[in-house]
Amino acid sequence: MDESAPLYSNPRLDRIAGMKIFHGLLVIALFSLGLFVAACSRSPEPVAALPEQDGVYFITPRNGDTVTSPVAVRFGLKGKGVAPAGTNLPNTGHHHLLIDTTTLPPMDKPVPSDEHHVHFGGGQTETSVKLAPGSHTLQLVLGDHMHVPLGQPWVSERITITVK
Ligand SMILES: [Cu+2]
Repeated sequence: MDESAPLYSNPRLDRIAGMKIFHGLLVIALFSLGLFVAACSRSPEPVAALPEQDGVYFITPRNGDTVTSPVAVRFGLKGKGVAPAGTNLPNTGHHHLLIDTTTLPPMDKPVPSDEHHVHFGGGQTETSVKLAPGSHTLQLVLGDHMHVPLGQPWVSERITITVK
């Protein structure tokens, strides 16, 4: 078929074009259905609803959870993007996980780096933490490219979990 010919002057070609569009839509519909079925049959992990407010939060574990070690910790962030440390992009930061701290680090200095303050400077959004049995607290602090906390609302609540 000559694609440069005036297609829409010919009712027969109009019909063919219409069927092509119909077939295209059918393929998209079937493909979407396939994706939907695939998604449903995979028994996905529970997906936390996105919070209404911008900020940083735990997807897992949740406050009050009883878990086993190593603990799968997944970081949630709404309203900013994650960028690796050292990458100065607007509206981004990287995660810091505070483990068993009772106070926040200074908000105007780089987050300390020790066993209680773990940096995810690679831009990670999840980790696995080995914790002894008992009660532990976790808190997230989003820092800028120089590891300086971004302040509220980029500090999560401090959650308490129990490790069996
Ligand atoms: Cu950092």
